[in-house]
Amino acid sequence: TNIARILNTGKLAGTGKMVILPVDQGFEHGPARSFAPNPAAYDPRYHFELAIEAGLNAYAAPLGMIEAGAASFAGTVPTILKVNSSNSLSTTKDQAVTGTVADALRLGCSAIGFTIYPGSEYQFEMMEELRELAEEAKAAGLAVVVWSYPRGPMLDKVGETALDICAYAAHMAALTGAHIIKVKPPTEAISLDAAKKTYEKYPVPDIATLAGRIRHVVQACFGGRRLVVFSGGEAGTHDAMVEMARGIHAGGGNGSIVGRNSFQRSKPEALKLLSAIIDVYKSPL
Ligand code: FBP
Repeated sequence: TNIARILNTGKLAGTGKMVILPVDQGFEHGPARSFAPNPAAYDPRYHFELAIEAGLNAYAAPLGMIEAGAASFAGTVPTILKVNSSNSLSTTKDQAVTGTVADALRLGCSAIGFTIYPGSEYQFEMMEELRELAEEAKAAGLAVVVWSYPRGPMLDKVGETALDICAYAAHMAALTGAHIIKVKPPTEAISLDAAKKTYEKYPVPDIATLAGRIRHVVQACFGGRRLVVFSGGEAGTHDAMVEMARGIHAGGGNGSIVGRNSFQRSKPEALKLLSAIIDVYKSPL
């Protein structure tokens, strides 16, 4: 199946772990904020090459980026077509549908990728759009990858990555039928008033460590029966990124999905970092 194709590609093939390159930041944050630090990354072909050279499991991007590389790179690395997109010119916490299952099939993709914003005013529409696209994708044999990013009126910056909210968002992504769930690494905060008593009564073991928090989020995804990967975030140091991967691995997470921290570095620096992250996931616990 296409999930197996993703899991059996690259340097982590057969380990059940994944490192994925996501490049939708041109939509999300704009071209200069995304690519000015390493102008070679303005060229969509750069990202296919980076994913292949680094031995990654998959490359995820919106329609235009995948189309621009399709002629040269089709079949060389599993691709995830990001079928909805937001942008920084909008004040609404919503995304537009910018790709279809037919596009994914035409371009030989292994999966569709879809973002939901649990907590947003538009969350139910987003979940309904996902339901339709996921049904169609699964009928065509494609895997479904869900970015579950809580945001909206009930959540401040702390709340968006709080442990209870992250676990809740990951669980909802599992409930939508996602094969691979993508969330941000959780912090120690518990944000939802309704959840605080529960967490006091049933404290999360090792909540002070990233590994402890990752374990809680993975458990929230059907007791560890779904693939859960964690995103990289804004530029961090090489050592901080490797340390984060160690926490994800130790907590039973299935891998990292690292965008800006890959393509905003020079190619040699990015390859060095991705190789170090891959080594973390290869190492025995
Ligand atoms: P990064 O590794 O660059 O953080 O990418 C992960 C990602 O999920 C991208 O796919 C997406 O563009 C971005 O983060 C969205 O982040 P935010 O919604 O916080 O701006």
